[in-house]
Amino acid sequence: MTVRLAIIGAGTMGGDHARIFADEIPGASLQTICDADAARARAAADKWGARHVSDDPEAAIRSSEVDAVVIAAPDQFHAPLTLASIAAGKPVLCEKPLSQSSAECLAVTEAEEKRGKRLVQVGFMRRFDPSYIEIKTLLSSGALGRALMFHCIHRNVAPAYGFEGSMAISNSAPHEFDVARWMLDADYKFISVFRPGGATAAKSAPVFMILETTGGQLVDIEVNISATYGYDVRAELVGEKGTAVLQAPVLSDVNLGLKSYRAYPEDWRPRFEEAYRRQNLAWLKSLTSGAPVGASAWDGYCSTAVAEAGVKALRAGKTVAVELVAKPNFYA
Ligand code: ISE
Repeated sequence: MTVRLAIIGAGTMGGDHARIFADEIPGASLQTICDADAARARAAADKWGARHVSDDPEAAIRSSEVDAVVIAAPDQFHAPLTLASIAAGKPVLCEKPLSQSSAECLAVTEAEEKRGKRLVQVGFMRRFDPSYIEIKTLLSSGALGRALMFHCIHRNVAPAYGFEGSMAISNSAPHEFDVARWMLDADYKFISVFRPGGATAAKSAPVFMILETTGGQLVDIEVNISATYGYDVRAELVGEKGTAVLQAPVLSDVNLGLKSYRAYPEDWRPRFEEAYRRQNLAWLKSLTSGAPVGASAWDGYCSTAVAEAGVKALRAGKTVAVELVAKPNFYA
């Protein structure tokens, strides 16, 4: 069976999803690439062999020639377009965050529940990264003992265009909020957020967060969107009996000019290439099997709710409780 896809958004991630589905995922075919910038949609469609281009995402989603939807538009369009996909009864892989507003995330979970079928997967691709999976498997085996702490670092070379201060929490950190929650199998109770330099720090200054989970574990997260030197994601899970450290793929160590070094990628695509590939493959297979995989719309809501609490904690300069609505049985 071939699944005909509409890819909404032909920017960095839309282009990368088009490449992955075209080149690496058997059973996927690119029906439409949609972007407000017609030239960008056309360029991506020509490059990856999509049949049509469009500048009308809702029409692309409704089209009878589209079976499933990939949303890679800017964050503010994620929830409205996910709702349009649910209304059309089409499965959707939506880039993270599902929304920067938890109320909008709940509108999605409610619409999905009303439709009576799991249609939404949120693109938290780190759940498919081989190193995070190995650490989770080790933890679940009991070998590390009970999890006590999870240390996380997330550094970008430079902020993306339009990135403003709190987006380190609402756009970047949701990856850690989700992957730590998944790793520890717990929700969050409290979040505190600090910034070096206090109120005088530049808008793109790093944020440092400390969270307490419902299981009593501590999670700390540094997000630095202006790290300059490279794209660098690190983590260490500390258990009662040992620790496990996340590894990034390394293609080569270079010995040159009296030095030995490893290169950093410029952004997340090379670092998480395998995770994206596995995520997209698993999503496509889930459309045939009917068994959902990856992060649900509920998981999307949970990471946005903690991000919202984090933004409040940053502004108020104090610890904020993370409050979630009751989990619907639909997501049990
Ligand atoms: C971006 O949207 C991503 O998802 C990247 O993985 C993350 O590192 C970056 O900070 C975000 O802006």
